[in-house]
Amino acid sequence: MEPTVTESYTPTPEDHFSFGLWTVGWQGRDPFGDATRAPLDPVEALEHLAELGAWGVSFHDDDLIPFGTDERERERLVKRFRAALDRTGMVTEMMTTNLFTHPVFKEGAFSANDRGVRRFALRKTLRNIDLAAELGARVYVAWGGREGSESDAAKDVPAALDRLAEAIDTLCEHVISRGYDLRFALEPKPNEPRGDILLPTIGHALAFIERLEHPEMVGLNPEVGHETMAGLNVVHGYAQALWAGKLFHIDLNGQHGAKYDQDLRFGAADLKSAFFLVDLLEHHGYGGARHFDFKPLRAEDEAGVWVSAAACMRTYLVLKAKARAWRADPEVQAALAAAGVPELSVPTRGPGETLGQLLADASAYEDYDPEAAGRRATNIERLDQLALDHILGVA
Ligand code: GLT
Ligand code: MN
Ligand code: MN
Repeated sequence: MEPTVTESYTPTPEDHFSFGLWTVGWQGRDPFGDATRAPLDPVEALEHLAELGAWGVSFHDDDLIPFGTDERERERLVKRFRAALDRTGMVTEMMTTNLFTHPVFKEGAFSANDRGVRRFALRKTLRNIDLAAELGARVYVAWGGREGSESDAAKDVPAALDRLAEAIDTLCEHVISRGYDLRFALEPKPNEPRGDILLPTIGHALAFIERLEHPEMVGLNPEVGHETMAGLNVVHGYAQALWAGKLFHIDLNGQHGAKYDQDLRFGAADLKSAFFLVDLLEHHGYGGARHFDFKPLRAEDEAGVWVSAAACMRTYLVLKAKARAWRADPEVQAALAAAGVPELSVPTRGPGETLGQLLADASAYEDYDPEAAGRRATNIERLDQLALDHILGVA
């Protein structure tokens, strides 16, 4: 599809694109190899991203203020960063805590067996929440990368879930007592770096939230790659979170199937799923940041980092235009109707129909012909191919 004047696929702050500082700042260190890129100054990251048309950033405490920094240096770093935010017009839309890099968290943070570690993790997070409120972040993400185990003998899972709930309840209590305008978003992931991580999927996390003291303050930050790693349908997962009113924030990236966490740039893996995900977000009322959590390939140099960041946004905008064109296409609308998709929005029971009326409706059961209904056309293949044609640009 050729871009029109209004669709140049050039991002603007109105698109609400944001990036974790750890994404463009990733130096390419992996379990097998050293860094391939120099450290990136967070201020430089802000400037580059603003130039590319991004709206905001997110970061962990340690991304801006290295672990162990003294108070005076902390203040200097925050002041410098705040000045760069003002200068570039970028916002800090989300913040989070690094509870996974330092060896102290090797056996967990909020759910570590060691109580001292749990208290330290809480204090580290509470301190950073104060900074998040100060910088105007509206979402605080909790990704429990080290919350889990490699041995079922070494983790009492119900107790660990109690401690995780206790931690999130404590964070909510803090936000309420300080009057901050901040909500929490749990990020599920099935494994890596732990052998198995607690709250491994969107579904697990949704069920967990319902048992918290302030469920209304806690939602999700699902990641495309993490649901894919669990072998699940990303679009279905995000849709259920949205349906539950829990899609507070999102991590967009790419992942080829169930293997190590690839964190590819958005759209680089399952393009069809990326198309339907953008369609879901754009047409079903997702109002949060379009946040990318990807790793520029280790093989790239510094320039390649910005190429991949720009590509995440471009792909999103192209897919947004394609999703719009798909919905507007009369052939697609006819195919959707032929597949019965709009009919699903019609309630199964009639308006005001009582249970007694349903039980008395012979057309629903006694006179119903399930054999004929079993032979009906569903027209799914044609509709699906039309989606492919749109994605491929031949519709
Ligand atoms: C870490 C992880 C991500 C999480 C981040 C939030 S940090 O890089 O791989 O999926 O979103 O803590
Ligand atoms: Mn990931
Ligand atoms: Mn993530």
